Amino acid sequence: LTLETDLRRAMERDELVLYYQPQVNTRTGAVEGAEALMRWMHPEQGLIPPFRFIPLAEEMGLIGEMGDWAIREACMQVQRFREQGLVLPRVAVNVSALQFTPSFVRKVKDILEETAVDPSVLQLELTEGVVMGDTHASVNALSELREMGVSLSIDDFGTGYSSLSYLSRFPLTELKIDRSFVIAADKSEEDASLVIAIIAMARGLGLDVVAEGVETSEQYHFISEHGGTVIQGYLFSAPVPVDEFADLLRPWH
Ligand code: G
Ligand code: G
Ligand code: MN
Ligand code: NA
Repeated sequence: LTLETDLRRAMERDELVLYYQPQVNTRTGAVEGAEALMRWMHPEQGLIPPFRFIPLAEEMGLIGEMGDWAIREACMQVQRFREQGLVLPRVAVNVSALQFTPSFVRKVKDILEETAVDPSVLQLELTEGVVMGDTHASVNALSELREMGVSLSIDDFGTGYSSLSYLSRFPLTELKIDRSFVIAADKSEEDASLVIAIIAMARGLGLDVVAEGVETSEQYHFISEHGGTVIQGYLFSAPVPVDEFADLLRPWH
């Protein structure tokens, strides 16, 4: 209960922070983008990971405000990097289903205007659950975001249970292959085939593909040999505080 009370005050007390995990191009080795991941710097408990407070924020009706904060903060950080002479070509922010309301598109537009960030820099990571609720409304909202120039990624791809038909109906730009497939691909021919097929399908649909959770050079080579061009995982870096992330970005400038 005290964690709930504390969470209510976390935003006004400036206790939320974003960590950044690089997304690396397998052809060039360059950091092409980053996923921004929320952390809570609790004054007594220290760093609290998202699995401990995102579900709570959803239950408490705070996720809308917190999620908007994350999008704004990520956009502001892109501009701060620019002031340091660092270009982050893309930043991905996770969107909760409860955040994806009728006013969401307007909020994203406002944030992009306020921060003067090129909309093509912003990528929203949606899970199947986010877009499958009211598919008609989702198609409209996603289309508006796409028309603004925002990129749209499906997170944890392959772990949902919806039909694949949404891939062609929704104006998506990227699939993120879930970490569980990347891990399994090491262990069996069948799982390797799944990963190969997902990459081929994404390419056929004109979608970018990011492999998540790449931890070993074997996984890296497997993905890149089968046409995967972007990877995200501990092999390169865990999600890190912004200053550490700047050090990863700097060699490319
Ligand atoms: O960084 P970590 O791997 O612990 O993140 C775990 C999960 O927490 C992520 O997969 C993501 O779904 C969720 N998460 C992290 N940051 C955010 C955020 O800013 N908004 C939402 N909605 N979820 C987030
Ligand atoms: O939004 P999503 O659930 O995809 O967030 C990615 C999560 O996966 C983050 O919590 C991040 O810390 C975690 N993650 C990223 N790379 C790796 C990895 O290589 N191994 C493991 N175990 N987790 C990872
Ligand atoms: Mn994600
Ligand atoms: Na994921």
